[in-house]
Amino acid sequence: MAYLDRDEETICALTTGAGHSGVAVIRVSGPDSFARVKQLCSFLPEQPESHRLYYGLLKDRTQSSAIDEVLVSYFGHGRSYTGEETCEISCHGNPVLAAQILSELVSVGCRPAERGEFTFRAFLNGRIDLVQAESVLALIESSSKKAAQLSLDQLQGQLSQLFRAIEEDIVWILSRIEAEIDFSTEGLEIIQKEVLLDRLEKLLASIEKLITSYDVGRLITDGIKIVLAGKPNAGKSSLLNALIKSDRAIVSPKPGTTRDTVDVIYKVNGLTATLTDTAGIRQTEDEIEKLGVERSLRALQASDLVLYIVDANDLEVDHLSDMEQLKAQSTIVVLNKVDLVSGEKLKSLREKLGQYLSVEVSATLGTGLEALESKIAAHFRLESTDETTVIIHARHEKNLKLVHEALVRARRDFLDQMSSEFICLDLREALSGIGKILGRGLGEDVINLIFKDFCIGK
Ligand SMILES: Nc1nc2c(ncn2[C@@H]2O[C@H](COP(=O)(O)OP(=O)(O)OP(=O)(O)O)[C@@H](O)[C@H]2O)c(=O)[nH]1
Ligand SMILES: [Mg+2]
Repeated sequence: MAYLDRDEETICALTTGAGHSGVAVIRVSGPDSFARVKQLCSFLPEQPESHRLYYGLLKDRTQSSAIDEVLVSYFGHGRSYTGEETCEISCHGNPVLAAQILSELVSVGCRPAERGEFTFRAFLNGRIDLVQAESVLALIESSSKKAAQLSLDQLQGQLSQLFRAIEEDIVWILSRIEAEIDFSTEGLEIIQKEVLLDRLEKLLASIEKLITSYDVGRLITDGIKIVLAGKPNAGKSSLLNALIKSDRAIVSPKPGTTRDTVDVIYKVNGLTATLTDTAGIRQTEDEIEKLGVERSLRALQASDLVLYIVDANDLEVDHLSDMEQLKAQSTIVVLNKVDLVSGEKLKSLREKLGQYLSVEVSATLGTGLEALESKIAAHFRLESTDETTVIIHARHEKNLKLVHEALVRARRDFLDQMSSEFICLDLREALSGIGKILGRGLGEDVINLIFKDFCIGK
């Protein structure tokens, strides 16, 4: 997507979803958008008012046959989403009609928009920065309430503001050190040194906080991967069904029922997780079950959280060694089938499991599920998340880490009383890193890559 000369063309695309609906909206943006639309909509006035709706018949380019009854909204230059003159045609939500209107628009000189091109133009015209452009994409794609909330905050500029504050801090430090190089032969005064160092420390701390927030941010946007594991017959499939309140996985008293992994979408506390049921892990000669066990192990490795199910009625099996192996992994140990055992037995089980045990449930009766869900939520620290300071894009995390590294170098050189030129070099590198997050000084290829993920019409 080359972007030189791009904004001289007038582009068009369907901005609402494909398929049948009450209304569909076609967006036309660019310097000639009104003139082009007027060629099809003769009912439009010579001098339209911005943010006004006009109603009439949209006809083909020869104005001989009517295509649809439409509403045209007009947005003047500098007052639209893209920042360019824009018309939005609301027609009836029929894909055939929309395609016909688009083809008429192309015949009068518009070009079909590329992926993300409207948002791209908004970025080029300075209406939004790159962080906000990315949040448009994230908002459209968000699969949970929490992810949508975060993206909306970021679209409104909260995160950009934070990045700009970091940028200002770096500039503040840099300008003072540069001034010393220019005007002083004796280097920095002691007092100023302390002030600068203090500011640098605070800056580093706030960047570290942002970087760690990605642990949560990534989970919120990508969704959490939770895997149900345990011995055959422990009740993994029963628990999966109980959590999603649907008979999705096959349950049977025969050990080795689940062979393949089963993925389901599971909503927990406003978040979306993928819950995976796996084959019970055991030594087996059965070829198919063996493959199933391999898949279980792979799913375990890729998971963010393991729910390890222990059958309360099956004391003979030694689960403790399994749990030892799971130590490296985030695990919640779930004691299932507590409805089958006496209070006495439960007591001895608790003793046996000791520190491993986290929650007791009965998948069949549905008891203990709420406690399990709050453990899951607590594990991801979801309640304590300070929403506006969460980063959700890998690109931001990567660049922030570079900024952080450069600032750590600057601090080291500062403390080692290295020459100010060295310190400035690192500070400038940090500055360029933060600029890149906001979309400044980025190569066309990088920008294209970001907008490539958008869909047409956005
Ligand atoms: N009483 C009781 N029975 C349960 C409970 N959970 C599971 N079961 C029974 O235990 C048996 C095995 O349950 P599954 O859910 O198929 O167990 P699994 O761990 O998926 O087994 P595999 O897929 O073979 O590894 C079934 O007969 C279930 O009805 C429970 O909480 N209480
Ligand atoms: Mg099963």
